[in-house]
Amino acid sequence: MTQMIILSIGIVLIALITWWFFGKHQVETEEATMEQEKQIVNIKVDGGYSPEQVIVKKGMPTELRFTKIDGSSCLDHVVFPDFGINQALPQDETTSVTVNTDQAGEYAWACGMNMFHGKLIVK
Ligand SMILES: [Cu+2]
Repeated sequence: MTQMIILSIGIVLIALITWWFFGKHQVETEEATMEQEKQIVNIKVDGGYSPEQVIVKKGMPTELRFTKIDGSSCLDHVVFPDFGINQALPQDETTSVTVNTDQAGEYAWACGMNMFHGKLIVK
C-alpha cells in the first residue's frame, strides 16, 4: 500500500516537472482599447508587468498607463530604450507613458535594472 502511494506521488511529480519544462507558457498579451482617438493600455506593475506583451495599431497616439502596486524599488522606473524613455513610476499611482507608434515593430521595455521585461508590438 505504502509503495503504491509513493509510486503515485512519484508519477505526479514527474508529470509536474515535465509540464514545467516542456509545457507551453503563454505570455499574457493584450490589445489596446480605443478612447477618444487614442489607444490606451493599462498595465499593472506587480512583481513584473501584466500584461507583459501589448499589441497596438501603427500610427495612432498611444498611451501606456502603468499602475505600480509592487512595493519594491526594482520596478520604480520603466525604460523604453528605443524611445529614449526612462520614466519614474511612483508607488500606488498610475503613470502615463506616451509612445511613438509611427513605425511598426517590436519594442522592448524593462525595469530600471533590466530585470523585468515587457514588449510593445506595433502593427
Ligand atoms: Cu528591476
